[in-house]
Amino acid sequence: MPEIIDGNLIAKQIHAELKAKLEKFGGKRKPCVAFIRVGEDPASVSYVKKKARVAQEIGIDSRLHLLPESVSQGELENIIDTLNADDCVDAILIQAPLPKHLSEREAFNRVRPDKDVDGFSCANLGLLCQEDSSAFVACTPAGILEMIKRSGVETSGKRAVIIGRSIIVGKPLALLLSKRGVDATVTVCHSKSENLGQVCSQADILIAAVGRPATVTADMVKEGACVIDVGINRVPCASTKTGYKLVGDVDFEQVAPKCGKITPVPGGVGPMTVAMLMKNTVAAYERHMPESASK
Ligand code: BQF
Repeated sequence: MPEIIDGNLIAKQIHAELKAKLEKFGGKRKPCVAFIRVGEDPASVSYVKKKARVAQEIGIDSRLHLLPESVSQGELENIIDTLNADDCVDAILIQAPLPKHLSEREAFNRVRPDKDVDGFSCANLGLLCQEDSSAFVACTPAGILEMIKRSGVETSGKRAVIIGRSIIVGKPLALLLSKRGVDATVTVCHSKSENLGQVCSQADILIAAVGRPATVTADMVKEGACVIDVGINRVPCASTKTGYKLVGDVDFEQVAPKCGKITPVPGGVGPMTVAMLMKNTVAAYERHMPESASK
């Protein structure tokens, strides 16, 4: 049976490291992250709650800006501008997805690059592309690389296949895995890819970021491969209190016996995403408080 990569455990280690780092700094003020949430999408409500709770545990202050579903692009941008100019705010997070009438891209690009802890702005995506280490890297791709590294998965010269080309996961992850020092050979697949199964079956590291259950089946996985499941899908389930359960994009039961390592859902990539948000927030704080960081 494969090694199950425990995202909860690795995330907890990172939280402890960040907490210890902040205690050592003894800065004049705590780091502060501002969350902007538009509307009441239940998943967004729970993600923001989780992030705020973890922040507090580490010693990071958070603020929540709740905007009504009907907010205009201009009003949203005014809030972003105010937070950009606020010296008490180190980090700004706009919880995605935004309602359809708003432009996520315009909003992401409006965030000051040194507060853009999600790494979705042109500036940070460009810096990542340039392999500049000062880039804020999107939290899910950064979390995936961190869990790959911390669980001893070899990347140099290995074949990585990513299913999904989103700005939030697939694209930045392709840049991360192919950068110097990581050195994987990366293939990005998507809905138009031909022979998906055949391409995937070449992968030493297979990453599924599609948003559809059971996209990855056993025949698509090479014996001994490392399989990273980014999907978080709610499927109806009669035997749970909520009436649904969370599953990834990988058919876990079928695929697990074939792999060397695999991430579960829940408790895999998800907690790592949150941990990287905390890491980026502490990094933003260090940039804003150089006198503390140098101690
Ligand atoms: C877990 C997200 C899709 C769209 C917008 C832990 C999270 C999830 C799962 C979490 C996600 C996914 C987040 C688990 C934040 C990850 O135990 O498996 C944590 O909070 N995430 C988000 O903010 O926006 C999303 C996925």
